Amino acid sequence: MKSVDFDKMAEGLRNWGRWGAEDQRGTLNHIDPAALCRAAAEVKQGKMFALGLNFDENGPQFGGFRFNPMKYMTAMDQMNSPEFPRSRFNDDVIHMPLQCATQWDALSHVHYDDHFYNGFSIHEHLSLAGATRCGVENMAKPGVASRGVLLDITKLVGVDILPGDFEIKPDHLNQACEAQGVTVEKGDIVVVRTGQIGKFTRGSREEFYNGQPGCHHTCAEWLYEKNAAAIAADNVAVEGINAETYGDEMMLPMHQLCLRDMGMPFGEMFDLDALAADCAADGQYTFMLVAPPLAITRAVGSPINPIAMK
Ligand code: UVW
Repeated sequence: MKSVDFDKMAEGLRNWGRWGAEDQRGTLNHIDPAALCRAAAEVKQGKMFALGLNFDENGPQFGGFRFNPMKYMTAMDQMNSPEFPRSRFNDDVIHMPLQCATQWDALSHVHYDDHFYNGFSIHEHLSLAGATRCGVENMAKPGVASRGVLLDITKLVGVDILPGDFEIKPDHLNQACEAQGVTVEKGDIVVVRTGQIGKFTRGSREEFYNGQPGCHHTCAEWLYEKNAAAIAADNVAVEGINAETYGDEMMLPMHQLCLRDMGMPFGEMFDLDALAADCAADGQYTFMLVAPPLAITRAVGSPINPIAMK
């Protein structure tokens, strides 16, 4: 069954053609010089927070097509030249799914009705070689940096970690803005805290996947109205992955509405706990967020180590 409501909502926030027929950066186009300067002005205290998980065999994945990184040495204690035997080097290689830990979903990560963001046909632009439109390299050049606004929904609700079936609705986002005294402006990256990552960093991958609080798909409309550049969260999929479907037709509807229709990248599995503790202590919930993906040609996502600076 085709959902009329879903299609109506999708049409209302579709940004196809807004930045030109060949655009592959979507809402990152909202990051204009004014947004970047506003971001830089948030660095007032000289504090820095890394929001990325470590990439290693102890990551959040169980295996299957998404497994944890496998890394090994390809050169150890080697000489560059026998003429300089004291000078040695080491090299290594990593085999990992690009989606295995802290990551950006590129605009080519999901699609429906055979089209990516901006109307690019998957029949022309998706193959085993990757996505020849909307690949993550388009996010990497000139990069992803803007003002980050942390919306701490755990603090709003008064818990350490939201219940596994908790759905964050636009009202929660508005209430968090009000409680924290922040306004989301054009080009900001909205960073939503559910607390869920703590189940992994202080517990286990089993606990992490046991319930996943997250955004309700109506948050897509809120982000559209705010002209946000991107959204990131500390759960596995930004939206809740438990029961969230759109009727019997669309799985992960917020992914489709944001990535495919609006052109908004998703940042997933951001570790926000240390940043959130600091924001609660000093009352500054805005920061400069520097989070460029790797420029992996035709990739539908990229691992990242986002840095927040205050
Ligand atoms: C999907 O699996 C579609 O979503 P994600 O990797 O973004 O959570």
